[in-house]
Amino acid sequence: MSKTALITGVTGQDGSYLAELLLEKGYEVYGTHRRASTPNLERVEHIQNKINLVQADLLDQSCLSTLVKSIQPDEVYNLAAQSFVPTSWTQPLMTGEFTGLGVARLLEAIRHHCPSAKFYQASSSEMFGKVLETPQKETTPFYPRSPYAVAKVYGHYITVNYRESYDMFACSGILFNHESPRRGLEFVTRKITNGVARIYHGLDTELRLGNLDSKRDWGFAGDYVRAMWMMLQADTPDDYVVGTGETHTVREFVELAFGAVGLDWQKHVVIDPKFFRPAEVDLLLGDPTKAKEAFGWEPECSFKQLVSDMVKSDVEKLAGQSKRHKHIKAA
Ligand code: NDP
Ligand code: GDR
Repeated sequence: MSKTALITGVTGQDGSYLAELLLEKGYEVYGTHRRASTPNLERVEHIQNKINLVQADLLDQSCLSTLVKSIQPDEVYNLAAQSFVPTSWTQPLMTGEFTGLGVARLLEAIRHHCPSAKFYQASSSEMFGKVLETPQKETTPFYPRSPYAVAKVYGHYITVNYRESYDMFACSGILFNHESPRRGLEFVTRKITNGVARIYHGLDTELRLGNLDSKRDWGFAGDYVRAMWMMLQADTPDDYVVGTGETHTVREFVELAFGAVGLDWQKHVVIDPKFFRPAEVDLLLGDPTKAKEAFGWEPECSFKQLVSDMVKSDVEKLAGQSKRHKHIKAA
């Protein structure tokens, strides 16, 4: 019999890749989305008739309980969250409600209505925050540097606590930054690759960015959703770091992305203090040894490949609006 999975936040970057992976593996997939006045199902449009889309909000306990009770999932992947770090300073309480307490609401729904379900919590390398140890691994202490990261620390420990208190199969994946052509436009990687494509097509001349010195361990989202699934197939529940073991500055990403279409980034990038953060996370570098040893997870996509794929995708997406040929003809 096929397994049933429930994914919260299926309309997000990771949700869409995870839904594809689980469909490939023969799962019956349920994915939650929030009601919006205009539909935002773009990332799951291509699989919309293969998954069961259900409306739910992590703020609503009764809705989560009813959902879990009726679906009786074998596996629950909690990917829904207010996930943009800067928004967490302007909306700290909302972020705490969604990203922190939302995890407890979902765990309560599972505990009461489907306690045998395996649970995955989307924890984050942002929890490490201020560098206390490099590379960061499962035993590295947390020092969150934003309301988002503080909420994620709550989500992480409530997951650990439900595992220990109620013997639930609850895992927390501490994932480092992962990107793709489906990444939201406000995150720095996609902002850069979309900006590069706009400049390449003559739609813009400059790209305004903040801190180019911060370092991130960037991987490909498709590789990371595979790790989520592998975690829930292990014999025992545990917490795992998932990262590439490489770190790069934002500046390196910028150089590679502009270079991919033959542009000189220094002619186009403008530093805008508006994009600096009240407290920055300077350096993230993950050590995924535990995940590799426990279930053989390794990233397949390199940093260079990731940048190149994202630029290519954005250049293709904007080709229809290009003013490039007009410029060339006029010149
Ligand atoms: P996205 O921002 O792309 O997706 C987040 C999803 O959560 C969206 O589907 C969004 O729905 C949904 N959501 C937000 N608030 C609520 C709510 N109150 N109730 C129900 N759904 C809600 O994030 P990613 O796919 O990149 O990340 C997935 C998860 O992994 C997040 O929890 C994120 O914090 C975490 N994470 C991400 C990393 C990364 O590098 N991508 C690294 C480490 C952790 P809507 O479309 O309606 O807004
Ligand atoms: P992050 O991702 O905060 O690491 O969180 P983001 O891409 O927003 O920032 C990465 C780094 O780039 C610097 N930066 C800028 N960032 C943005 N967004 N816009 C800019 O113009 C800009 N200029 C420089 C930032 O200061 C930062 O240092 C992501 C999210 O997916 C989280 O949900 C997840 O938990 C973590 O990754 C791991």
